Amino acid sequence: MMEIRTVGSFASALAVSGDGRTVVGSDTVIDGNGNGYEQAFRWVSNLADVNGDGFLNADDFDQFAAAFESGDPAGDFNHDSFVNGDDYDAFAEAFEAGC
Ligand SMILES: [Ca+2]
Ligand SMILES: [Ca+2]
Repeated sequence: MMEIRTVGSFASALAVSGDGRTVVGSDTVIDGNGNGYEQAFRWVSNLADVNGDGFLNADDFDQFAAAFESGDPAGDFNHDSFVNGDDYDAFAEAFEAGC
């Protein structure tokens, strides 16, 4: 059995997308015999993780809903400069896809 060891940071990241939601790089992998080797990774966060904590849960829904209901720019989920039903639909789709 193989496990990926958490190094606690993206110190081995080679590139990060402009929005910071996609990271590519390499990490040390430890196999069942304790042997380590480098393996490439690609990490993409779910856009519905609006608080960016790496988990998709009610906290994200509540934070988005509060921004959406108040018309706050953070509720502009599709980044078209308007806060409307399209944003709610896009958020709901991303949220459901990530659950
Ligand atoms: Ca979250
Ligand atoms: Ca929008």
